[in-house]
Amino acid sequence: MAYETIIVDVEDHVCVITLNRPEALNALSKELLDELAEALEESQKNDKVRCIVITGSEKAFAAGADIKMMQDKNFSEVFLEDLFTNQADRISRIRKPIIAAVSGYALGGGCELAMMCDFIICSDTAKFGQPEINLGISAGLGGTQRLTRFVGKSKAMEMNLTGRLMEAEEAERCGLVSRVVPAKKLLEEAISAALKISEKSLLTTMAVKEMVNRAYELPLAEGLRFERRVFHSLFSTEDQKEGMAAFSEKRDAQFRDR
Ligand code: DAK
Repeated sequence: MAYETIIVDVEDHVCVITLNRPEALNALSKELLDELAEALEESQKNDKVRCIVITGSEKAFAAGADIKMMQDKNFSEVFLEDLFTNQADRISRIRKPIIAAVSGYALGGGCELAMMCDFIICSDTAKFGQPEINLGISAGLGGTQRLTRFVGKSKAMEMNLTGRLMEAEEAERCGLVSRVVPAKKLLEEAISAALKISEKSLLTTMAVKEMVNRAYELPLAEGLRFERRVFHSLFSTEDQKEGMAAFSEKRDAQFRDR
């Protein structure tokens, strides 16, 4: 399918989706989020794709939701059309692993989109923030909820109340991102991580994604029970037999997603 605001490239089992509205620092319009949700659903269906990378430009992953698109909307319009809810739900339902590769600005909805991914690798130029307070609104796609779980109350409160941006080093220190890499190597590093994931059993990577995400939704005892049940169930797969046989025979495993 031809897209206007994103570029989709599938190579070696990895689908790279590049947000592509350079004139607006990849501000998230309805069209862009519709296209992103569509491309992710296509990747979910595409047997060739085993891991997904979402990235932007060197200057901006995404500078937030499109302010010019939202400027004249009133409460009833935003409420009745349930702006962005459909797209956010569709993005969050994707079961294959998604890596956000963030360079430059990841602000407002851009920071929230990165946090919807399974983990974030960022460049040393990355800047994260929830500056909606400067526009007279709050975050609305997870900036008060997911960010608080990543970085704790104090930093989340400060970022949401003051609009302060967080640089890459601080983002790594407080657990918002998994790794900081030089800007020139960002995509290479993200794709390399995606290729590593692609070598594993897709059954298992999808199960692990679900298991880790449960940690954010369930009390510990329930989460541990869920983990144990899924762990047990993985012993019913051919990939478990193959993975353990390959270890014993000192060879690489050939997983078949069965
Ligand atoms: N929206 C629209 N256009 C944007 C934009 C944005 N968020 N960010 C940048 N642009 C545009 C600029 O207007 C400019 O366009 P022209 O004026 O040249 O036509 C172009 O991109 C380049 O930007 P600048 O000239 O400003 O570039 P600088 O390097 O000087 O500054 C900046 C970069 C990122 C510091 C600055 O652009 C900036 O402060 N941008 C706005 C950041 C921001 O406030 N982001 C939060 C947006 S509000 C919802 C859930 C969530 C949300 C909404 C609804 N629901 C559930 C309903 C989310 C809301 C947000 O994200």
